[in-house]
Amino acid sequence: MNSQEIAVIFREIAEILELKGENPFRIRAYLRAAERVEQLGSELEVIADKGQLTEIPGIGVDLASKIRELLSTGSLTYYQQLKKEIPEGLLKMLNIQGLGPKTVKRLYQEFNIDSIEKLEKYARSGKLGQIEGIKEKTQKNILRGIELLKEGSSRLLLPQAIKIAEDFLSQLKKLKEVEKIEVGGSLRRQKETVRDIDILVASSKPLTVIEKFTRLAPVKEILSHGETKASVIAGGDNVQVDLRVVDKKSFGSSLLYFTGSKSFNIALRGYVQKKGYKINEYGVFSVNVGAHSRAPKPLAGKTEEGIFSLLKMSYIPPELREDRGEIEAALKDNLPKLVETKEMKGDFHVHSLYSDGKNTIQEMAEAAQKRGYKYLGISDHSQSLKVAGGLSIKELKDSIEEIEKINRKLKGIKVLAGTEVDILAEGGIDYPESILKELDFVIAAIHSGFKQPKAKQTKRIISACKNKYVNFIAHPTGGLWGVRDPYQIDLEEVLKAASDYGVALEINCHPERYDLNDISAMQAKQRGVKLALNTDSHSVEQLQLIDLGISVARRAWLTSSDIVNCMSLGELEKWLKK
Ligand code: DGT
Ligand code: CA
Repeated sequence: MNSQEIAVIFREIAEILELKGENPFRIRAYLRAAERVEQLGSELEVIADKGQLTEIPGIGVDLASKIRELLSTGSLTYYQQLKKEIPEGLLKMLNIQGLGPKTVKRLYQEFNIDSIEKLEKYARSGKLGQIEGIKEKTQKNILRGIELLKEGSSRLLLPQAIKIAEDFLSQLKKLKEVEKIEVGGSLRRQKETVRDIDILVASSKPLTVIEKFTRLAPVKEILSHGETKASVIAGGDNVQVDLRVVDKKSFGSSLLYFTGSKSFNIALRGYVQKKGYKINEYGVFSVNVGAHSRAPKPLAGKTEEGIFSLLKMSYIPPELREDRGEIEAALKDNLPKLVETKEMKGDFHVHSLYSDGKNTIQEMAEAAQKRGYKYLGISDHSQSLKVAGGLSIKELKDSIEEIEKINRKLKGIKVLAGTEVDILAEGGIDYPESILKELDFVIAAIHSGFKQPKAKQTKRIISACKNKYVNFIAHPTGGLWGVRDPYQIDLEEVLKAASDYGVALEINCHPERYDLNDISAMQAKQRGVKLALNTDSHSVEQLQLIDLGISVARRAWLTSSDIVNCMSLGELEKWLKK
């Protein structure tokens, strides 16, 4: 068991203790221990081996023995017993946004509500709003929270889906019967969320492939299996995986069909018909041969490239296949040259130990250097954001000094001193100009007052854009998958201000965030606003999340010239001076 997993268990213990109404100090002790354990990472085991766990601040004899038990056995008796004392449904209810342990406990004790399903029924009948202390609005928020949870769990976030698909692909590729293999569907189009995983195989022995597929390790349940396709439920996420096996001759046309999207397929079919052809999973055919020829020979079908070339259009990358004008553009050879990970020269939204990150600035810089970056912006939280260790002015000055020192040592990469400064309730900025002007760049973001009315929220962001030191707006809509709706803003107004004042908007690469999404990023590009792909990294590992931002950017038709992090250091420094 690793330190991350131990931290998850400690946090869950704290939640159970809270539901049981136990001493707040004990609860805090588990929460703090979770923090510490997580920060230590792989070092935890080294410390445990040396018998020095109790030397970690906040870890006493009792917690130390629990860590040892978890490290050596992978489970914890105390935790198992504790879980038995509380209905499982109560813990699940805690995942509902806006519902705290106190209310969950009360709902259970006074009204016997012990599951999300019961709570939903209760709320829908309007009875929840009649309970003393629960407002009509709270009832509405709880219902929305339940909906969000359901939406979140019915679709998988892209990185989770990629992981499962890679597992299947690497195992299937080893089979000698598998001649060609690709994923299709929304996963191949790199959508932010995916309902199921579609895999396509070319083989002359479909039955064997299907048989072996259903016996692979991640398969938990077989939903159906026939001669050319099978559906299974797999992995810890219980995701559906569909496999189709086709002949090599029609692999390209099947891949094109099963990659979709549905609306792209329909649009393409329309165009194909106008040209006097017919297209389906088996290939592209001349309409004239049709009925009287028993087995018409396809004009193309083996590869997608062959089909596009027969249709006299350039190859349309899967990310663009959404019927948003890509067919017309491909016919005119006018598709954008979509941005690629290798074009990225840096990252701006990166946290360090100064606020709530898990690594030092130096460690982050070295990791960025390994990725081949030419610059790395450090942007810790600002003073008002106490929960995330926001920096006082003094601490911010210290970090600037530290960055200068690091820059004297490091070669080939420049660390830029920045901040992720809070946009205050009335639109002000959480640091005075005297310190902002010492920084290389400024990212402004909303971290409070998420529920303000649209007009006010929009005004807040626009006034941040007007600040002459602000270069970026981070997570411009604030939405979190399955947790929080985006806050209300008038994106058109924000885009206008961003364009007027030369501010770039962020595509946040964190898998749980979805702002900007592909559609709003595309809108930004059309309004001449630059985009920045920002990982919001809180540790060195998270720098690789950039790939997720790349997926959004590609789906938004972005090229390197739309993206700030594709600039050379020289171009960037000029742009930052706005
Ligand atoms: P998802 O699974 O909801 O994340 O999205 P997709 O796009 O993967 O959808 P899925 O798995 O239902 O189907 C995979 C592809 O198969 C889809 O993108 C296009 C194609 N397809 C499925 N049903 C139809 C259909 O009724 N008409 C057409 N033209 N294509 C379809
Ligand atoms: Ca799918």
